[in-house]
Amino acid sequence: MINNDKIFVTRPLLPDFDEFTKLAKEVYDSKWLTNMGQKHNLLEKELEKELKVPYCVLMNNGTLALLIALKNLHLPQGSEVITTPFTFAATTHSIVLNNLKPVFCDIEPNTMTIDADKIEALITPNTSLILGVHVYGFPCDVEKIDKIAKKHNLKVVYDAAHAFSTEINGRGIGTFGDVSTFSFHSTKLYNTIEGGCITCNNAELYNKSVSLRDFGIVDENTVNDIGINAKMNEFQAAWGLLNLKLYREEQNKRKKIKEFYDQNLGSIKGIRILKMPENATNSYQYYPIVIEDDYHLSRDELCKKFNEYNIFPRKYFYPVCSDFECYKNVRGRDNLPVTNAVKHRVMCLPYYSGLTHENLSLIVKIMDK
Ligand code: T4K
Repeated sequence: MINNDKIFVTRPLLPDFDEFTKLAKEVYDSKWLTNMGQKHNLLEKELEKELKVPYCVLMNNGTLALLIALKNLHLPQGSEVITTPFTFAATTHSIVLNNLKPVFCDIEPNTMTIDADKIEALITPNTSLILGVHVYGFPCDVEKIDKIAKKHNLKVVYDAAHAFSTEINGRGIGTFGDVSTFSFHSTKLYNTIEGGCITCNNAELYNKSVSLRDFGIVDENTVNDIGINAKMNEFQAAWGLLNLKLYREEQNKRKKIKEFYDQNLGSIKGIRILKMPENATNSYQYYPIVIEDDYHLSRDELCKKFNEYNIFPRKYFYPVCSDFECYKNVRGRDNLPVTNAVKHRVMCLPYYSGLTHENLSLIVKIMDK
């Protein structure tokens, strides 16, 4: 059976259009469109509660959140940042755009996050930061990373772009490390169309982030640092306020999809399902699987087969950052056995509430042959 409607890896969470236009009209009538307006400030406060963080600084995308998070730490120019290659380009780019040097550390095969046991071997006197990614919403080994950072006097930043609302032992994921960053891009569980935020635990980093997102402006007479424009406008903040009321329902629907996939794919020879560590809650951002060697098709063959049925899963993350030409000289690139094995086998299946039972059954049927 060929499906005529395309099935994507994700579809954005959309607020009720009439409710949105009501809020958009309020913005229109207020003549206050951007620069930390009422809706922006309200959303920031709501996000602090939702993410269980002391401080949240709203941004206009997750990439600028990363750039500012790193700039804020005032790390020595040219110093090294130990990071994962198994991520979206934005993570590594944010290091280089801050005049820092990425060093690639391999990942561990269960959560695909940076392998904390391999970090120490990469540390030199020139290392200043560990930048982990909670990839697919799976938390990094925050405890181990914290110990290593303390021992070697390093800063820690987490890219939590995929981990909206994830908690570790009841603690908001954005409270770990010195700073965390989130993305609210349309493809994310929670979206503001484009958007993101920085979260941190102390007032100093909060104040610096607030100023850097607004050109380094402190007040009408003072610019105290080389900032940028990372402000979210009022229309997107209105969208974000509405989506904040909806994302739990979306998560519940994805939870049911996850149960269906777990039940029906778990027994297929050669298909490995990744499991969330028991002390963490699931964000339900992605449903990644690994196509092992004993499956009857390669990952790329399976992908092609899906495409024939108008189904478009994604090979997140392939290629990995260490494959990019611009990162071919990065230290650590030659010692990434897990990353280089996994990148040919990983696939994120369609995962959003709009999928029908018929869609899901077709996906399973295609795989179970
Ligand atoms: N750190 C990490 C770990 C990240 O994954 C990302 C972004 C960032 C940092 C940076 O955050 P942002 O600066 O983006 O806020 C997408 C997203 O654009 C990107 O935000 C995301 N990670 C990355 C993993 O995925 P693409 O190029 O794969 O997206 P695209 O346009 O192919 O969309 C994927 C599917 O989603 C489409 O096939 C259909 C569906 N879709 C997409 C859009 C944009 C829709 O249905 N509607 C839409 O409006 O990068």
